[in-house]
Amino acid sequence: MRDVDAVTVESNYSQARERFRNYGVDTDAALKRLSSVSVSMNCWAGDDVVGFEGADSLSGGGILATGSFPGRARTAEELRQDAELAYSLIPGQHRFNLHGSYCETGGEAVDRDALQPTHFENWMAWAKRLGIGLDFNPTFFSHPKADSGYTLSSYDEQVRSFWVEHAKRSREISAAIGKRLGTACVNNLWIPDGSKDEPTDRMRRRALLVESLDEIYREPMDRTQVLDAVESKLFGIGSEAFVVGSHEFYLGYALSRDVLLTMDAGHYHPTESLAEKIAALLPFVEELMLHLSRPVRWDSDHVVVYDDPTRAIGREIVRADALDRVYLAVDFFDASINRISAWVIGMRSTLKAVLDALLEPVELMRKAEQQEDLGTRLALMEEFKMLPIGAVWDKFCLDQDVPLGAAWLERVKQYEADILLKRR
Ligand code: RNT
Ligand code: ZN
Repeated sequence: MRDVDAVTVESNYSQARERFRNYGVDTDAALKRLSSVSVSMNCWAGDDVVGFEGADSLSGGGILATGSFPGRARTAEELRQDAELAYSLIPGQHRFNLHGSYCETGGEAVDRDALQPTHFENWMAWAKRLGIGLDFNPTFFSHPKADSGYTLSSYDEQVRSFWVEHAKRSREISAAIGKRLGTACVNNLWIPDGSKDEPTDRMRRRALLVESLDEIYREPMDRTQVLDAVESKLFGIGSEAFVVGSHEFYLGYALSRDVLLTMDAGHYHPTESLAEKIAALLPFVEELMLHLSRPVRWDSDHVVVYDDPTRAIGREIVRADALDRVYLAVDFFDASINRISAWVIGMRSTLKAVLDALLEPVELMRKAEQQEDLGTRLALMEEFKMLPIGAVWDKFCLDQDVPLGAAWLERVKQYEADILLKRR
């Protein structure tokens, strides 16, 4: 697919720069700022959340990958190869977000409570070679000890301690990763615990979860190596009535224990806005972790697009001048489309939303707001929507040496024909 050429991009950009300048916005500064924004790309979009422990599909956890598009990565080598192609089509320098189930044990059966940094050695070497950072997530699903629907809040002491041990190992792995790569590894904990129907003892489950978490985080760790985060959720498939790790639960936990709160865009009531929560939390927390995603009906994990909720998240971060305090990660999986396309679309859309926010004529709008000239504020917001943001985006892609417009599709199609369709 042909798109715009470099000469046109430059001339469109110089016109766009003028237009934005009239609104008091410096597009060069916005591009510079955007180039330092790093988004953590989720490993699990590349293989439908299967992992490399010998499973052939994701099971349990209240999450689901649907579709049968051919070519999912079956090995870590394939996943790394696919991710490298995606990175070459995404402007900027980004991170990779691993899950415990993506360990490489060399054929040896190693249960989750016995995982070690060596099982992620290849990932670290790969990240080192690419010059990227890694993040990590313990895996509390697709495992017989998660079949009951409860892990860290299980009534069964043995089940709980198995998962506590897994989480502790994950922190150690994260610390090793952070140390090796010289950039802190966010260790994000999400558990599926919950029930389909109304429970009778919410309190007991929460007390057990607090107890497990306190044990997991008992050992203080070097924050330049590992950043602990806890991710809340409203409901899952099969946990519609009750989720132990709800928003209020983890908000309380994160604030009282000084760990990061992770907010996932797909984990709230449909009319509730994650964007709106950002400035409500920033007065109380130093940093935040976000999972960018796209909720559709009951699914929380559609591929991120450049839509209003995502743009609103970008705006709230930028308006709060908090790009350095908010860790951005994407969280989606879709087995019905080319998975490399999914990565590229989700990552590029996230970056577009940040750029959109950086280009907002916020000073003019704030001036109007302070003068209580709310009609002007609204007018500016509306006129801003039609400014040539796309021309600035193209310039970003050109500067970052990635394909312009939809031209990246050609590379993905070629790879699909050469590699993905042969994975059978
Ligand atoms: C699930 C959570 C979680 C997962 C990953 C696979 O609803 O969003 O972040 O998507 O751990
Ligand atoms: Zn998530």
